[in-house]
Amino acid sequence: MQVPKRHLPIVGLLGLVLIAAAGGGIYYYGYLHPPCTNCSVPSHRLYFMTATIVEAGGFQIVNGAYLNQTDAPSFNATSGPNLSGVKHQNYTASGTTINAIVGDKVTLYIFGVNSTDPAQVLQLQAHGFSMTPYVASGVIPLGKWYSVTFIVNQAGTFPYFCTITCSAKHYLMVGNMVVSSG
Ligand SMILES: [Cu+2]
Repeated sequence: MQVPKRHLPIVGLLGLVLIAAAGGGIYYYGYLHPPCTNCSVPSHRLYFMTATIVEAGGFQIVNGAYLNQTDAPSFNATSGPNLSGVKHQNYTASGTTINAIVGDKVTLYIFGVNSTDPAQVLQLQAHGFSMTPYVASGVIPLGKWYSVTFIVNQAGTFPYFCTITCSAKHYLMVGNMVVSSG
């Protein structure tokens, strides 16, 4: 296999490169950070979520990412997490199930959506968040962000739910974290 010279600087730069010859062509693939799409080693996972009344969607996972640096992103309740300059790898996450493996550090960022749906309880200030045994009682203010970080240490399914009566279907404002042994 002949590697064209023009590829060599890229090979050296990225460090981890797969070169495969197929059909007479040459393909390479490189990445700056370890690939963790099917991580079997514990890592720091970030989940970005929204919370609104069930009639308008309930809890929803918007996206997920592996953090590829030690420090967590800066965060405040008004602007949420700041990922600019933060080494991370996005992955597609949706629905309501938070996935993790034993040993993972998990950070949730949840934005409280103030619904215009008349089903929302009048004067509602916030949704709640509880997930035994990791989160006792979190508060997700409407229009602001809530964040919590914990380390998962056992496999299983851990339900989470809203703790503040927010609509007639409040009791359905639930989801699960599913932790596998890795
Ligand atoms: Cu709620």
